[in-house]
Amino acid sequence: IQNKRISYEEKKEKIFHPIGKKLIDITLKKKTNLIVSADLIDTKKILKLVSLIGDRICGLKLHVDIINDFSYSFINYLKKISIEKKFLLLEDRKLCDVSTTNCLQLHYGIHKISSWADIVTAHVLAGSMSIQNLNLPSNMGLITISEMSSYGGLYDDNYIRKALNISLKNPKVIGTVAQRKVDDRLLLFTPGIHFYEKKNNLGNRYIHPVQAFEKNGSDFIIVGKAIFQSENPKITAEEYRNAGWKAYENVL
Ligand code: 6AU
Repeated sequence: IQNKRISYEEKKEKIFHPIGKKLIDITLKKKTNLIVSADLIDTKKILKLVSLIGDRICGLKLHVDIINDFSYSFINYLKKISIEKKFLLLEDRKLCDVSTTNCLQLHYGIHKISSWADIVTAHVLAGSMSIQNLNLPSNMGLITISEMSSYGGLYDDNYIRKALNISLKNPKVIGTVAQRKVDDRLLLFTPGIHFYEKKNNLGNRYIHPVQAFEKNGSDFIIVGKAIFQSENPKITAEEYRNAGWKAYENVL
């Protein structure tokens, strides 16, 4: 049957990186494949959101460089909650430079991403070497961006195929962002998720969780505004958690 997929348990056998395995364990334990993108500029708002949705997510995705009042006490506190509530911290840095610069951006500066993030995102535009020799801690994984959710992106099939190949060959890569099925040895992360919207006027495209799992064979949905801008993020997160979990079970 066309839509059949392998289970998270089977997928865990194919993923060798410990953080990939850990993410799957969390997903199975909490029955959630929902990653919330907390694209907020105040630490208080991020912590408030986390207090509402922490039990419902397997990952919290951040853009730390948009936070106005970033501090180590904030990040240490968030780290503590992530351990207590069992979810991973993803920094959506989208590294996109040569290896040396990527490495500096990962370890230094104000945010010192490698000191707290479980996962960081990276483009592979600069080639396979650009994500090698990053001196990632052993318990930190990479997610590559092979294809974006926006319309008018410059990704063609050829680029995407090559990006997926680079991802498969790098043992630090646990998975990728794409809008299509990918090899079972990669975890597939799907941003651009919304129950009702198809397209926003800022260039992002959206699909329903059902489509993410049925058509693209997604493993994790990434939801931003639909949850953090909703009137009741707790209830909305639960709705997306449910939808994502049912969509997964339906294609098993
Ligand atoms: O649900 P939204 O549109 O409010 O938020 C989507 C989040 C944002 C984007 O920076 C990010 O997902 N994103 C990514 C990621 C995760 O890297 C890739 C992509 O193709 N599209 C996309 O929106 O934080």
